[in-house]
Amino acid sequence: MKYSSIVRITLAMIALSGVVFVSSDSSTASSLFEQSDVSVSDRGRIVLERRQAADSIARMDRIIIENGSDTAELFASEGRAIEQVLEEDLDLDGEKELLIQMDLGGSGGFKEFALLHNKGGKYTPIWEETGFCAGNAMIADRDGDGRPNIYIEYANTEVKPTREETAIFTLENGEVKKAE
Ligand SMILES: [Ca+2]
Ligand SMILES: [Ca+2]
Repeated sequence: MKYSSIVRITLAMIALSGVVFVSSDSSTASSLFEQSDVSVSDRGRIVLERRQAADSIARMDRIIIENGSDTAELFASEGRAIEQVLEEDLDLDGEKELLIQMDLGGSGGFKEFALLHNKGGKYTPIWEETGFCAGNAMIADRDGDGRPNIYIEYANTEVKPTREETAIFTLENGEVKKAE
């Protein structure tokens, strides 16, 4: 846990200095700029934007929503690389949440996950979870109770030998809870 927050702070600092450098030297154009659709609905187009300056190892990815000429930022990665965005109605209120999987960078292969709760088209970050080595998230209803769950497959490096494990989370009453 501590490791990842240090990485994050370091990345944010690198990102910050990268931006300062770019503004003082226009020749350092961004080396990465990619946009891909997460989804399109009557509320607008949700877009994942991947962005990295040529002189920086930090990613400044973000998720935006575009509606006509309006663009609003839903989430900024703050140095982390967004690997995937899953959209699903996790609490069955008719509005789809956004689950974001991010790579912290560095050699540890640690992944971080964030959940944006959707209420009437307003997205609020309600959960962030870290420390999953080689983590990969999916949403499914494997127990068949009708409510989708978050499954994070990861390598538990705290045991020897390292063991593949799955952490299961449920969103209920605005809170993400881990299944024991
Ligand atoms: Ca929902
Ligand atoms: Ca379920």
